[in-house]
Amino acid sequence: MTDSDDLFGGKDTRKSSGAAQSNSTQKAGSKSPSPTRGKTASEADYDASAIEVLEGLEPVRRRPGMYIGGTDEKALHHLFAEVIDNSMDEAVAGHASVITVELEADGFLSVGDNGRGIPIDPHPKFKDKSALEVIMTVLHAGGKFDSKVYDTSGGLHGVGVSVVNALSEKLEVEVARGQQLYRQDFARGKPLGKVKLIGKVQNRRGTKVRFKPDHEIFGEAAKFSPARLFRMARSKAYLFGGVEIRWSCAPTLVEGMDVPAEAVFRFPSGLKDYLVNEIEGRETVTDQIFSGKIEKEGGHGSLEWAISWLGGVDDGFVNSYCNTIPTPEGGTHEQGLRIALLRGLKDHADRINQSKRAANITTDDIMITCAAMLSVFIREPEFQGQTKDKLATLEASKIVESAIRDAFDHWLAAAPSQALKLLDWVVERSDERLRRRADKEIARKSAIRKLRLPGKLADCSSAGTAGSEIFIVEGDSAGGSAKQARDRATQAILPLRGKILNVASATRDKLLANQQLSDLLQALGCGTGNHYREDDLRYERVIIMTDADVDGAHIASLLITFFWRQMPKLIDNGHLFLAVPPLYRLSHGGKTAYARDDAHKDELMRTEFKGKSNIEIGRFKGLGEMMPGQLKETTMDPRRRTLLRVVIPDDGKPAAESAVEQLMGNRPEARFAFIQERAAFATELVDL
Ligand code: 28F
Repeated sequence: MTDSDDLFGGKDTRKSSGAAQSNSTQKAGSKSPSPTRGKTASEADYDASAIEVLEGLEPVRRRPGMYIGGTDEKALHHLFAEVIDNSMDEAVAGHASVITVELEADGFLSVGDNGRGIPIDPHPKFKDKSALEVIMTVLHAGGKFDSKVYDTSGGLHGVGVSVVNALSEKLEVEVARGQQLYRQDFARGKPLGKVKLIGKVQNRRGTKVRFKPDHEIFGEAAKFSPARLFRMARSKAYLFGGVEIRWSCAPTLVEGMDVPAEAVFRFPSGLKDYLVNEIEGRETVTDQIFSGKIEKEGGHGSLEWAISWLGGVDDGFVNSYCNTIPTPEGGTHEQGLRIALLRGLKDHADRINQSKRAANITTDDIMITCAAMLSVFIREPEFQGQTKDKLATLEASKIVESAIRDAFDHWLAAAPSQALKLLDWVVERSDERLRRRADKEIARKSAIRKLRLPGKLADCSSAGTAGSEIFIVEGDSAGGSAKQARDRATQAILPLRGKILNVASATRDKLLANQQLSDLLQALGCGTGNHYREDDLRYERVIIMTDADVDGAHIASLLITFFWRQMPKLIDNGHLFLAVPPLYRLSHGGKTAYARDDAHKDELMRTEFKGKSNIEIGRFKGLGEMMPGQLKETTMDPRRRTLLRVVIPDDGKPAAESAVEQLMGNRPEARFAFIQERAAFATELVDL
């Protein structure tokens, strides 16, 4: 004989004292009765005016949204939640073991349990009414007069079955209690008569509510969705292993659907089964599910959890519940879970001497791929938020944290290789997060700087500094060729018109007033002098690209002087280069070679074009004269070009300083020779 067949009289008789009865009358409509409510509610609270205000379900019909959050499909299904939650309360409290849910073809939905049955004796405060009738017709009946409770657990959860009654065109309640079957019918919340004794029953006890939502409220087309009811009913069985839920649905309603007409849900190892079902077919980081259950006598403080980490990023979830009611907005219980997992994993890392790796891990890193089910049972849950979907009871945080923390420590210690896999995975998530943040910061910084970039600059499109270059080009026409020859992603072009200011002799004010130089400073972004900041340099390489002639050399020397004086660190750190454009183009037959100067040309004639006559030799007058393709091939393409890195060895600095003083006068030929010889401060041929 199962509980469901239990005859009336067993457990019930223990609760027949007046005190128990009056306390139990507090329960109606409240998700979780306060054990103190019976004592705190004084007689004065129940005076006639208070009753008048609360009596009658008219307000519910006038403004249903206030009570069930709307009149849409979600609200409609909330009626079901309200009714089955009352059955679940009775089951969680240990009085019921079987719940039936039946959707009929005519739109009626009935929910029943084998609990104690709602009391049908006269209500102590509403003299001429039974407790049953009060529960069904009085808004917030059941101690909700106590405003403290009203505030905290009001809203969507536990609004009471009277709200369901008010919003149903028809509702019938059957109570099997004391081997008698009682029944009372209602229409739109109004009793159609008193509670009636129908007759004797032997193998039945409990409460059954059969109702049809009012089309005047929910609209003509509103109908229960079998799939949705099925899922809601099944999840209750997952959430409370001690209950069996029998589902049935008119076959016509589920034709062609993936919903069975009949099913029995019973999941003794509840949440774990639920999780296995939810993540079926998904890749997981560890082989085992971390799950556990702690049962406290009387239910209060009990909890159950099942957790796995999914191999795909970003598809973690936490499904949490309080007293089997979903809490999609999370709350204190989820907070406890997050803390337990974070501290547990970090401490484990400590124990295996990997605390350094785990130092940056946050709860986000653990939770982002975590698939978790969490169910807590507490006596007086408080819900928060617009939709009352968030658990606010502070105590839940500690209960969950300490229980899961202990179990997690054991779980990690018991399977070290699995624990290491998890740690590696979470550390990876943390590294990834830090990398993303750095990228974002770079993008943000460069976006800000871009706002202040000179108009003439053709910037490169890649965000970071790594691999990027800026070519400082002599003249607008060379600038045009360079723009066509560049790789837009990594190469920026800044054309300078004519000669720049000779900084060796200019004052700082004059320098700042100079348009060419201020364009250059803006493009580089790193500041000058004491304000130079290497981190802000927008390019990895700064390349001076001038014509291979005396004027070009002069401009190059002016620029180098500028860098040497204003940002020596840029040179010290190896960022400054000279491009080496060719001066001659040599061709013979299908063969072409470029020479950077006369000596190089002679060398090529001796080597590459040895013994050839009629070698075609062309001299470029300037960069602007070259075809973009030629410029790219000879001077700009990182795979084929030659760059000179400008270096000033520490022991060459005094010499460089005097050379600058010496050479920045009016002798361009000397400068040209100087650079060509790459003496002292322009040396080191590098291929980049
Ligand atoms: C189909 C929905 O609503 N089941 C319920 C009970 C049992 C008791 C109860 C409910 C009495 C007056 C508060 C019985 N005996 N299923 C349900 N089963 N309510 S609702 O009591 C409500 C109190 O107001 C019950 C002793 N104590 C409680």
